[in-house]
Amino acid sequence: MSALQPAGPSAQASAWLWWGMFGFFTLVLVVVVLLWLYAIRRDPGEVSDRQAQRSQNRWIVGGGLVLPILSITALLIVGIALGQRMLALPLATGEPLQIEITAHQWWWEISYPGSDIVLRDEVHIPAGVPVDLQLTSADVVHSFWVPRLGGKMDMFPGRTNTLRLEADHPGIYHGSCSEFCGQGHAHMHFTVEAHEPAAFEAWLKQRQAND
Ligand SMILES: [Cu+2]
Repeated sequence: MSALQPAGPSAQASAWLWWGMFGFFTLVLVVVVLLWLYAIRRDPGEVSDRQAQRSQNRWIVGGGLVLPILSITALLIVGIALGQRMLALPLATGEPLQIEITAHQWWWEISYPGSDIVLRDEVHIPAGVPVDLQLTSADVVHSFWVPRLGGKMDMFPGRTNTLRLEADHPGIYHGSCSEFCGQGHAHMHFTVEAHEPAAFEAWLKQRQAND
């Protein structure tokens, strides 16, 4: 369940952002520590009050205004670009598969519009294609999270949020509720099983025949 082992485009974007921020903040930490070491070791020498004041102002403007504004702007530009990849924007290839998921205390109800299939705590999707999950809640606020496939999405009663996920390869991905929702929250797990598209169609047909 590590978001740093992405298995789909949305999770890949989150992982890039994570590593980018980790690298950037490590650089900031190293620079601050080096400046701090320099400050305690340097020989103050002879400086006039005016020189001291000027140097102080330079540090306040440079380190206190220019540097944070540049850093935050850079992170914002990268963050917005990566965030766009996670949105359920219209696709050139047509409408993605829709799956409805309703959170309950403390389980997940999964249904496939246009069929009678209703599942509990297991989501089946085709691999290699985007899927739109329509997320809502029957009681309190929950949050849907499959770390290897994408970011979290809150689930509210009376409201439907769309989360677009895609699994690069067939496999089983674990998910859990990521918003405290009462006594059973810690056990509110589910799995997402990605099948080869043909195997998914077969699974869908077979389930429908069984129901
Ligand atoms: Cu919960």
